[in-house]
Amino acid sequence: MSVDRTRLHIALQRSGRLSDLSRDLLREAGLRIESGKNSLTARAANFPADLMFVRDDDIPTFVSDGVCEFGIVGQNVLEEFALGQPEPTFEVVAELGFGKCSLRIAAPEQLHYEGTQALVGQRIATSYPRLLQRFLDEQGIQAEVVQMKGAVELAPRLEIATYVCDLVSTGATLEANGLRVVEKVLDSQAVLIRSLKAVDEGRANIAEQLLSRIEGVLATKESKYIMLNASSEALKRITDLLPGAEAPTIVPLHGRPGHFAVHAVCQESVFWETLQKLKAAGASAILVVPIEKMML
Ligand code: PRT
Ligand code: ZN
Repeated sequence: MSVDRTRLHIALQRSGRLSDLSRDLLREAGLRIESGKNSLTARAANFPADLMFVRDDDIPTFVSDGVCEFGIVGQNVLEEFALGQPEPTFEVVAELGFGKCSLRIAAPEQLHYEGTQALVGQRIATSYPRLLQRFLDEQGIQAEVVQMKGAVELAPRLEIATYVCDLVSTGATLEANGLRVVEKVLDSQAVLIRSLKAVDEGRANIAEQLLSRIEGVLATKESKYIMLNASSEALKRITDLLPGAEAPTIVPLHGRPGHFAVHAVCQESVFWETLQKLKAAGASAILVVPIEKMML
C-alpha cells in the first residue's frame, strides 16, 4: 500500500503486550479495522486513517519523522528514544492506562544493598541505557552501564554485570532469576503520541476528530451517570458528595412537592461507600449507569 497523504497514519505495535489493547482503543473510538494479525498495514473502513503495525521500538521514530501522525507506545521506549534526540519531535497527547510497568534496578537476592551508594563502580546491565544513565546522574552515582538487547535478567548469573535495570510488572521474572528490586527508575504506561511535524489542514482536521473521540473513550472508562431523588433541604449535602460531577441537572419530581431528581455525570469512580454516604445524606432511588459514549 503506498502512503496516502489524505489519510492519517497511526503506528501501533504489531505483536506484543500493547497490540491488542491499542487496537481495542481505536475500535472503541469507532474505527473499523479489518485486518489479520499478520498484516503490516490496515485501512480503517469507516474513517480516513491507516494503521501501520511495527515493532514498538520503531514507533517513536515513525512519529518523529512524520511518517505517522500518531503512535501508541510505552513511556519506557518513548523516553529512552527522546533522551537521544537533540530536540522534541513528538508530544504525548494521552496516557492510556494500559501496559503499566516500571523500570527498576534489581540485585541478586543474597547481595547486601543499602542505598544507591552501593551502585558506585558497579556494572548494571540494561536495554535502557539512557534512562539508567539519567537516573545515575540524578543520584550522582558513577557506575558502568552495560547495554543488552534482551535477557537482561541473566546478566548476573553470566557474570556480565552485578545489577540489572529492567522492566517489571508482577516481579515474577526477577524472582525466578533470584533477583530483587532495589530502586525504581521510571513508572511507565502506554501513551498516545503525536508528531510535531506540520500537516496540511485536511489531516489536521482528521487528527482533531480522532483525538476528540479518543478523549471521549478515555473519559467514559472512568465516568458514570448517576441518578437519584432528594428533598430540597438535602440537595446541597448530596450534590457536594457527587464525585467529580460538575453542574448536575436538578428537576422537580412530578406529584412530590419539595422533591427533586438529580442527574449527573461523575468523572471519577463511584464506589459503594459513596452510595452509602449519599443515602445517609437523604438520597433515595440511587441509580448508577455506565456511559457508552461521550464527546467532551
Ligand atoms: O517486538 P516488539 O519490539 O514490538 O516488542 P517487545 O518484545 O520489545 O515488547 P513487549 O511486547 O514485550 O512489551 C511492549 C511494552 O509493554 C513495553 O515496552 C512496556 O511498555 C510494556 N510492558 C508492560 C512490559 C511489561 N509490562 C512487562 N512485564 N514490557 C515487558 N515486560 C517484561 C518484563 O521485563 C519481564 O521480562 O515481561 C516480563 C514479565 O514481567 P513480570 O514482572 O510480570 O515477571
Ligand atoms: Zn521492542
